[in-house]
Amino acid sequence: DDGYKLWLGYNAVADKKLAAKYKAQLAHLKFAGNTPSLNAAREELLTGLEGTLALRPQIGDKIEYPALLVGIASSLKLPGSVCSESELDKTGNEGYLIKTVIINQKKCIVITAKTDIGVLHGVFGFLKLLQTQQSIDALNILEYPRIMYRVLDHWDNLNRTVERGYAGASIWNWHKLPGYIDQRYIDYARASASVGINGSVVNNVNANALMLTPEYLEKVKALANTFRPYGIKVYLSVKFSSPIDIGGLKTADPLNAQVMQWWKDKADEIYRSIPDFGGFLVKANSEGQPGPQAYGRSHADGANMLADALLPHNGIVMWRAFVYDNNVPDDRAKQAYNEFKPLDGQFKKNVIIQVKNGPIDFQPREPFHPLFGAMPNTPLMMEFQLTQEYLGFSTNLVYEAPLFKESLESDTYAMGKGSTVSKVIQGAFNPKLITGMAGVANIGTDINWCGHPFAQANWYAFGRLAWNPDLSSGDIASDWLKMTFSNNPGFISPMKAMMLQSRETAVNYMTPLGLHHIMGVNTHYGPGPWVDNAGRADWNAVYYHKADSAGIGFNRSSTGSNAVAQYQPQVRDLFENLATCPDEYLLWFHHVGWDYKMRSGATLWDEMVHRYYLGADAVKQMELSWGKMAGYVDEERFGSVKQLLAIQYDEATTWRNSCVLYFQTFSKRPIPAQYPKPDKPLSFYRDRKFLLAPGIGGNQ
Ligand code: BDP
Repeated sequence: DDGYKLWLGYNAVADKKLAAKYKAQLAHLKFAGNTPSLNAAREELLTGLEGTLALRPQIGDKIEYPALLVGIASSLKLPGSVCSESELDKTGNEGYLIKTVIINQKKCIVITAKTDIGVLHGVFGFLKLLQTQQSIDALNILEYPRIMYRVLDHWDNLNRTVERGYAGASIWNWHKLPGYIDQRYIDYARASASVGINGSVVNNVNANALMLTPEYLEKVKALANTFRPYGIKVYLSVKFSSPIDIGGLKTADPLNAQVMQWWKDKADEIYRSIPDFGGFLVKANSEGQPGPQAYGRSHADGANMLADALLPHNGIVMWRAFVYDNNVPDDRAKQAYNEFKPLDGQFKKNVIIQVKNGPIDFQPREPFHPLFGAMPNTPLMMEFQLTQEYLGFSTNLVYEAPLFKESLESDTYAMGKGSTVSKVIQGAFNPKLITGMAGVANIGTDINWCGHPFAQANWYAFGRLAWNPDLSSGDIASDWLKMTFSNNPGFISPMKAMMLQSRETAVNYMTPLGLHHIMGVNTHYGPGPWVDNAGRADWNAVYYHKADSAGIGFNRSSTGSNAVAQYQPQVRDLFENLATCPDEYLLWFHHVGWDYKMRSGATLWDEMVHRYYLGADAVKQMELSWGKMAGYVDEERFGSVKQLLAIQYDEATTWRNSCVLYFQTFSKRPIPAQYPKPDKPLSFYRDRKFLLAPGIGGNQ
């Protein structure tokens, strides 16, 4: 098994008794309707039944019972008692009902919804029950998404390089589009729809203006047509200077009448060929990208001008809050809040501000971004990173759901205790706002899509959490494991434990105790705590760890940069006081002495060394656990994960040795005797160069 089928391999249900029960219940199928979405749903259902049960149900309108009935409620002509209007209303435009009902004295299962897309989601939901071997005896499932816009952001360039991509080239073959529709586009849409994703931003946030030329829009249209049956809309990242770059104008000033007109015309042009186009994603005045500030205008001026162009077509603007500026001589962690918070309430209703989960940049661990909860009158969407830019690329097994959950469950206290980030982004405090969650995709042309067989779980988990942020990491992991590999408890239990621990393990061998941004310069590959000569100060590792002979850590308390003041008082106090600041964030918020007494009783130095060794040792344990799984998985994926874990162990020890040896030059304290000493000197690690690590695409 090369992993291409993702979690949709529809493996045979191994439990024979259960399979027989399923078959008896599903022998007859009534499937109403034949729109493109319903046809996709029917095909998926038949593929799923064939794979899981070797079952080809009798299909017909005159059906015998028991049966499976699938279709939108109005066309199934169900008796009123089967599902009420109010139940159906709750499913909205994308949700569904799966119910066991009695028709003609026979037990039947109904999958129904208000819309075709709802039915498609229902079919995926039903197949999941079979894939994970649930009872289908007495079903009463009502599902609907908690978040409106659930989008994958592809950082894909037109030349098919992928910025921070570690799974091959871009899956979009712009050269062959629009004439050639690769089967991958369809399978991408199937997999994404199966977890409820409903949007795809197909190009890099570091955008190329060519994307908006007629030639490329033709290609985008072909993708949109391919995704449409699966309920997935296409969005584009746009370059703010496009009116100059491809429009022949002298300015991109958002208050200039010609500029406004240019964007209106462009939007009209797009919607003429893609009537359900989703909208624009914009990175402006960030890392050298053009933006409204060049004209003395604000982010709101820029976003609103684009929003006006899209509003007549129901499109939205996702405007990113990832801004920081070398010329602002303050703590980089504070800048997004400082620039955006004053603009609360000034954005048009179809603008949503896309905020990374933490205030720096997708680090292995960051506290939640202080903007969450701080802009009550502005829609804020979460941006997570699925591609493992800072989590060991695609050689490291890191299941990210616990990271996502950690930020979703953080309490902002914005509206009193219990105002979690999750509630904020679900619009719980202001139901008028649109809501969204974005995931920077980890998908490429590798046969298994994500480079690492387990990295598929991050795509999967993102979709599940965008649909329902309150699901647990563990439940999502076990669903994914069962659907992807095996339902055998001898496999599920150790592998679920391994996945759940994997992110903490990576934090331990990379950036324990609140350390951050100490990776290799530019490539972001491997450790680089010594980096002190990057292009700008805030790209240097030393800017973030501030190690010296006295201690280590970034003082963001009130005696330092005072970034803590951007949080609500309860959160601010928690982080401000050493007595309450969680160990996980200690060096994020404080500069503390090497002999500082940790909660464990150890000194900071000993605790830090301990964490680095703990992390690397845990990878050894992962190798041992996986080694016992040969009987449960196919040889190909078994061998692939085995090799990757060996590489991960090597990388984890490299991280450990580099950081311990480097920080030791400041602490001047010994590595506690119980740990084996690194076998190479610091210079060995420092001198290694990875100029050609993947993921640096060049903005083409
Ligand atoms: C950083 C990446 C950079 C992206 C940037 C962004 O290193 O390649 O362009 O984020 O999010 O993490 O815009």
